Amino acid sequence: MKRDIYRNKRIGVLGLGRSGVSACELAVMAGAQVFATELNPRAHDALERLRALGVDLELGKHTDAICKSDLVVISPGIEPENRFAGRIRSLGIPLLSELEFAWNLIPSSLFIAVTGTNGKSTTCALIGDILVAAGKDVLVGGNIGVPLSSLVPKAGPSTFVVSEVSTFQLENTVRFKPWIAVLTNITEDHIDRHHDRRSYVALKKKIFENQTGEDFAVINLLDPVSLDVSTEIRAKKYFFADHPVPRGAFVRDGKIFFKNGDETEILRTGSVPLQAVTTIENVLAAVAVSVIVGVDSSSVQKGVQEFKGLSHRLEGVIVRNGIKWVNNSMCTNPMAARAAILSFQQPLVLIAGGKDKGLDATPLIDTIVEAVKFTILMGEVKERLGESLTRKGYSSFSIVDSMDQAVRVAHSQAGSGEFVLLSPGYSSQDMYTDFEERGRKFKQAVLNLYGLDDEN
Ligand code: UMA
Repeated sequence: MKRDIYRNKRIGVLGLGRSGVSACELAVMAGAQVFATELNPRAHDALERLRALGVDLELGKHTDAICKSDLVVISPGIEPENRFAGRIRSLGIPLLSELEFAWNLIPSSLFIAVTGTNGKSTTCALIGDILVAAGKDVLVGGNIGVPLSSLVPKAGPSTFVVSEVSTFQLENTVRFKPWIAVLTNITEDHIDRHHDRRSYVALKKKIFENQTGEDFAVINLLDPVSLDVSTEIRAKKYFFADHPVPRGAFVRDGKIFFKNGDETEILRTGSVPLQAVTTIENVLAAVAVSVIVGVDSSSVQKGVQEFKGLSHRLEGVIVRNGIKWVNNSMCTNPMAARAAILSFQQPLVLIAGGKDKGLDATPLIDTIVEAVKFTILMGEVKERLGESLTRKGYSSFSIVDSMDQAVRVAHSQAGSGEFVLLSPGYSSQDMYTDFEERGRKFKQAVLNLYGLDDEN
């Protein structure tokens, strides 16, 4: 671990989801006295583990006990307006994002952070795979599902840490300063939490805020909002696009090049497993990062070509009777749903809907009307989406109450050679803990339909 900054400090942890539990464990390891509070009274194994480590736990309520802390680590899922977080702030107690708390303890300066509305998980995982292919010591985590705090004990001074970073995690950062920061794109997301587009964009921009001329920023030249954000960046700027860029990764004549003064050919676009990487932009961002850190072309090729993709991101589930079932549960906004639908050439039956985040549904509605053979609507927004589709003259849809029902209806509508795609375009918390649970339920429902279990 990097420094002794938390030794003998009283550290409070607000919320005991995955981030909170890992933050407690890390704080104990860093020599702090730890107090954690969680509204959900449900006991689970991790809590027993924390008790055994000497963490003082408060479950089912928040009281002022945490206000004796020198510092409080806040979980990303807790909103800025949270009354209790407000109380802690009003007492002048520093409230720090789990991201920055963990980042402070990483012994390596080789920290690569990836943010953006869409494509950040895939880009992050792909960078990780390329670095592994190049023989580097690498850890991948953050918003992708593995709390950064849990990676810190495994990191040494020469470990590359690749972290997906969300706006929720950037809310309570102060000094967070990645060596390389990647912005995949900015459309809109989480407007229910950040209130408006401006605040959302401002939070994304925070990833670059503390960078200096020694650091790197990797930006999507095809995205006007990202470009606008990048005007005030102090880090060295690299770009990626499907056409030549002043500096960075780009496509020309079916090949990906990297330019920094000279141009180097890296790989042929034809060798990119598009189903796994979702879009070529994710590959370009990962190529730019990899070349910046000194990876040679053959390792980049190996990492890209062998990339298997992520669970819940255009993940093939099974092919039965010519029907191809695809799980894209990680798709939690309408723009991501649009991109996913348009990536299929064959007729498509779509399962969509979930919890509303205050986003404009037009990209999803228009794409359904334009390109989807039959749509199954579920979740909090199902009725509203149905009304919007009817207004557009689209009637090939059903409204359902459960994933099992969605899968049964999809099966009755799909023909041989066609796809059934779960690509909700909305977050999952209306019916599930998170998108991973939603994706698992979908896969299970599909296997049940064919009388199979998980082992098949
Ligand atoms: N809680 C309280 N008091 C409150 C409110 C909440 O105690 O007043 C508790 C909740 O009961 C819960 C905890 O605080 O136990 C909050 O947990 P959390 O929601 O922060 O969830 P974690 O399990 O820690 O998961 C988080 C990220 N979740 C969110 O940002 C909502 C995960 O991203 C991330 O993978 C994980 O940390 C590891 O870094 C998920 C996500 O949906 C995938 N992210 C959003 C996205 O990608 O769009 C940003």
